[in-house]
Amino acid sequence: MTAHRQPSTVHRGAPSSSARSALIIGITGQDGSYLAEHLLAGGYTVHGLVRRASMFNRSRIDHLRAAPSSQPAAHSSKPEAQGSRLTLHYGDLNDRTSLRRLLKTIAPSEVYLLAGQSHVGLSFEIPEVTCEENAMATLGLLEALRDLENPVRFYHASSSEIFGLPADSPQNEATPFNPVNPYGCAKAFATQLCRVYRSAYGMFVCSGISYNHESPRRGENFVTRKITLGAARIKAGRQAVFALGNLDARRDWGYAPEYVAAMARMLQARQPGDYVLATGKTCSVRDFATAAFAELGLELKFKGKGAGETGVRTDTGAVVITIDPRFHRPADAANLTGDASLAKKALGWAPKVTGTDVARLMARVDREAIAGLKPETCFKHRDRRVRRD
Ligand code: G4F
Repeated sequence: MTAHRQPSTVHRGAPSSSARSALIIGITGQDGSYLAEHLLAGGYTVHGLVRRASMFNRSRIDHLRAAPSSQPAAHSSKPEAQGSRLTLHYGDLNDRTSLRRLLKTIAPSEVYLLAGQSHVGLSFEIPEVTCEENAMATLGLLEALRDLENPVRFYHASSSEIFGLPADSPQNEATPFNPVNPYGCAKAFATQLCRVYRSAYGMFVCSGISYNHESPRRGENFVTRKITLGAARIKAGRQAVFALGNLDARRDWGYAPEYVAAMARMLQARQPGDYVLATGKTCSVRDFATAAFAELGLELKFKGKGAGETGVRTDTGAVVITIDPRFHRPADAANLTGDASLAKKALGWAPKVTGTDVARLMARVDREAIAGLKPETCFKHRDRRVRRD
C-alpha cells in the first residue's frame, strides 16, 4: 500500500522538540486547541492564527494563554503573550499577503491547516465559501510555503468525506475519491493538490484523512454534541425535546485528542505521506444517542419509522427526540469506516476511544457543565430559521 509519498526526495530530519515551532491555522477550534496543548506539552513554541470577529471565540484556548485578557495587537503582528510559548496573531487565510509576511516573520518549522468551513450539511447552503476556505485557501497556502527560503513541514486536514459513497469498505489511503457534497469536493481537491505539491516540488506535505473525531469541545451544530448537550439539558430539566435528522447514518467516531497526536506524528516522521485516521468501528446516530442518554441514567427507546420516528424515555414515556426534515441533507455520505493500519504501522498510532465511549464521555462532561450553568445560558436563543445545523 502506498502512502502517496515522494520516495526520491530526501527530507532533513525534524528539528529537536525544543527547536520546533508550529503555526496552527484554526487554533480556536476543537482540533486546534487540542493540538496547541499537545505541542506545548511537547516543548514546541506555538503560534496561532486568529480571525478577527466582533465576538471573541477563544474559550477553547483561554486556559493556555499567559495573559487571557490581552488581545493580539490590532495593527501589528507583535506577540501577544510575551514570555509564554504560545503567541496569537491576527490573520486570515484569504489575506494572502499578510499570511506570507507572518510566515516569513515567525519562520515556523511546522504549519497545521485546521481552519475552514467544516460543516458538511451547511456546505450545501454556502458552497462557494466552503470551496474558497477549504480548497482555494489550501492552494494559496501551499504556494506561500513553496516560496519560503527554509522548508516547512505542512499538515492538511483532509476528511473521510472525500470518499462519500466509497467503492471499498473500510476505506484506506488508496480508496478512490467519490465525494457527495460540496465540502467533500473541496477536501478532495485540496488533498489531491497536496499530493501534487509533495511529488512535484518535493515538499513535506501530509494529509490526515480524518474520520469523525469528537470531544466536549465539539461545536454544538455537529450531531454528537447536539445529542450530548440535549441529553444533559433534558436530564437537568432545562429542556424537553430536541430534533435530529438522519438517525440511520453511521459514522466512525473517535476522540479528538487522540487524532491531534497523529497529526503531530505525521510531521515528525522521516517522510511525508497521507494517512487515514479512524477507529475502524462505526455506530449509528441512534446508537450514539442511546449511549449518551444511558450515561445520564435515562433509558431511551426509539419508536415509529421515518419522519415519524421518536426517541422516548422509558421511565416517563416522554418524547425527547423527534425527526425534523430540515436536518436531512440533500445527499449524505454512506457508512464510512476507515482502515488506519498504515498510521499504526508507520506512526505507531492506534486510537483507543470509539463511538459509544465517546458519547458517554461527552455526556458526562456536558452534564457537569450544565449543572454549573445559569438557566438562561442553557436556554440561549436559537435562530429557528437556520436549516441543517
Ligand atoms: O456531526 P455531523 O454534522 O458530521 P459530518 O457531517 O460527518 O462531518 C464531520 O466529520 C467529517 C469527517 O471527519 C469532517 F470532515 C467534517 O468537517 C465534520 O467534522 O453529522 C454526522 C451524521 C451525518 O450523517 C448527519 O446527516 O449525523 C447525521 N445527523 C443526523 N441528525 C445530523 C443530525 N447531523 C447534524 N449536524 N445535525 C443533526 O441534527
